[in-house]
Amino acid sequence: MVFRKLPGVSASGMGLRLSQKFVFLLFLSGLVTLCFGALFFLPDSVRLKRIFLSKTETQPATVGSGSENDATREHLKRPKDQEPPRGMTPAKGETTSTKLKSLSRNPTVSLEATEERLAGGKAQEDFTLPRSKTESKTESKTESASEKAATSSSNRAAMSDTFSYDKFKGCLLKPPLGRDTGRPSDPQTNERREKVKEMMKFSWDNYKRYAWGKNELRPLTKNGHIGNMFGGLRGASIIDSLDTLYIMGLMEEYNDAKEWVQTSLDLNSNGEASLFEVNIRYVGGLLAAYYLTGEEMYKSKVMELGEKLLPAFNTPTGIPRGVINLGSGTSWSWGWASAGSSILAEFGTLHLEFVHLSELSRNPIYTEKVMNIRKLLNKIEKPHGLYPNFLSPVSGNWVQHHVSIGGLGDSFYEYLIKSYLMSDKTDEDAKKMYYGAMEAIEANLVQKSPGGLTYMAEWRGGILDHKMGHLACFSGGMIGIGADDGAPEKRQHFLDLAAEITHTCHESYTRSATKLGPEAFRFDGGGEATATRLSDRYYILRPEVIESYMYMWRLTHDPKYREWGWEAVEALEQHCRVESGFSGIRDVYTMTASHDNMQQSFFLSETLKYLYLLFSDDDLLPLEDWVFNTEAHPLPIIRRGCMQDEATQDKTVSE
Ligand code: DMJ
Repeated sequence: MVFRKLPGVSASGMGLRLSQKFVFLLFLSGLVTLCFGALFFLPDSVRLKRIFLSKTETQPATVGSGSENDATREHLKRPKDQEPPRGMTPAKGETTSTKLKSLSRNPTVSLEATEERLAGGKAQEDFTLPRSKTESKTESKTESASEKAATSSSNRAAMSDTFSYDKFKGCLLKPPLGRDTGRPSDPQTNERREKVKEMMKFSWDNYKRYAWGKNELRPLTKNGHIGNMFGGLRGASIIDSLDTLYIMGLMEEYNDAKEWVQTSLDLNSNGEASLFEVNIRYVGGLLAAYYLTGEEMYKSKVMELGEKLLPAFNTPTGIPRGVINLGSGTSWSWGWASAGSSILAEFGTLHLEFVHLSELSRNPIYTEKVMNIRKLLNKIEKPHGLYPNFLSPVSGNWVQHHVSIGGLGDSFYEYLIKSYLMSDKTDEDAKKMYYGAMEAIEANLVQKSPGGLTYMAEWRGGILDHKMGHLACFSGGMIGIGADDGAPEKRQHFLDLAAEITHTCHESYTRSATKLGPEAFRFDGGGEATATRLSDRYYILRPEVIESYMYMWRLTHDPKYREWGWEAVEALEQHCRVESGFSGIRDVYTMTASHDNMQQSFFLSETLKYLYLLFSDDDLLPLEDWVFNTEAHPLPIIRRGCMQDEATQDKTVSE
């Protein structure tokens, strides 16, 4: 528009005097300052705030030198094959090129945020950037009428059939805690088991003393860590410890934990959470606590939490996004995930918990949500039969072809075989998908090193990366528990493969100075089963190698697995135990410890639980009745026939 100069009107076109202009300008600048200042008072989830104010966390006190910074830089590099294939539509508001820019320039990733993502585990191994701002609410399909009806409480109240804990107990084949709490008759094994129990008590006592109610303990600085993985939920270490304390018979500690859940676990948080992490730790932890103890309080808490996760599935395909605001239900894809994609190991690691949420609530919606994921994955074309790690929740297509049995892919495969086992071997689709995936993995990823070590390489659009992550070491146990239900001619083969992988992972421990394994080890560049990059040398109290020892012990009773477990106990004691808890270390290849000042909650939930089970009799949480979720929370096998049988109504298993 052009302003013409009219007679009698000043150049400003407004007819204002100088003093009036000054007052007007003053008023205007005051208004702008006020609006900007108001941004600081908006809740974290408000989009405007995210746009105008970058989220820089305050850096906590850290101890030791910066191997994690090296790790960060390494993780910020984007592998070539993460370009979305041609013709792939990026999620709304995102383009690959802008994302690439932010990948190389983003200066706001704090050390603390990075530590969390590094710890976050299987699903979050490789990348360290903030999430994409593509909000699902704006583009998602709205909840269907039937879904609304299914979730409404009146609908649930109208369902006559309710879950009976007594009936469930009656359907177990064995008492959960065994004849004598799994106490081994051999004195040396019992002594080792007691040692693990002492480690748990030590970890717990220090958490309680210095970090009570926070998510994790920082054992060097003796304070708590909250982080931003759980959307404002607190007490991750408490929820993750409930079942471990219970099976170890640490009852005073268990009762403190239970009381905290009852009185202080606040589910009305309004922060942004990883759907995957909340599911495996909180939902899994509360479900396991309920099934082990029958305390109704756990059941109502987990149902309340489960409902809060449902909006994450409101996308055009029903594939959930990675991040959800627990208060508003808005969800996002991770900023580091190619073109707004969802991650295989995240949306593929919900099945066990969600089926149990339906089981307890008698509301089919949770099962429907995960079955929909299953259906899509079953239908979609798979390159060489493999499942790539990134999938668009909008188009339902793969976003790029990176395949890994370690980070970003891992627990998807784990949940296929465990879904089959948890369904009392009735979930034929899960079985078919698991053995199909195994065939493709064997044909494309399984490798033998010149030195004779079997390992799982990663696959980047057809090119092999001869690297195996610590996270991938869970696969020894997984292949082991899946051996029995494979084709008869492949059973022994699967068991042998499981043993070989577990052996390789043990080698990654024995080839280090500390006898603890690095985050990732390679089979190129001259070495075998050793980290060749500085950024891969850390150990953050992860469980996967010990997890495989535990399963292989149960499956074979080969004493070497208990010996290997004991080696790990000694190494943990020597290198990770500090005055006030256990801490990860930054370099497994040096004896001069540099601690990362973090006692991860999965150390209490998984590492120590698997060690304890390794030194216990097999009747403590017998595999005939229980499957462990990916955070080692035991969930019972669902025996539909038995649960519907009137005769089992009042039958309970005596312990
Ligand atoms: C745990 O939270 C779970 O095992 C998850 O599946 C992967 N990462 C950590 C342990 O390393």
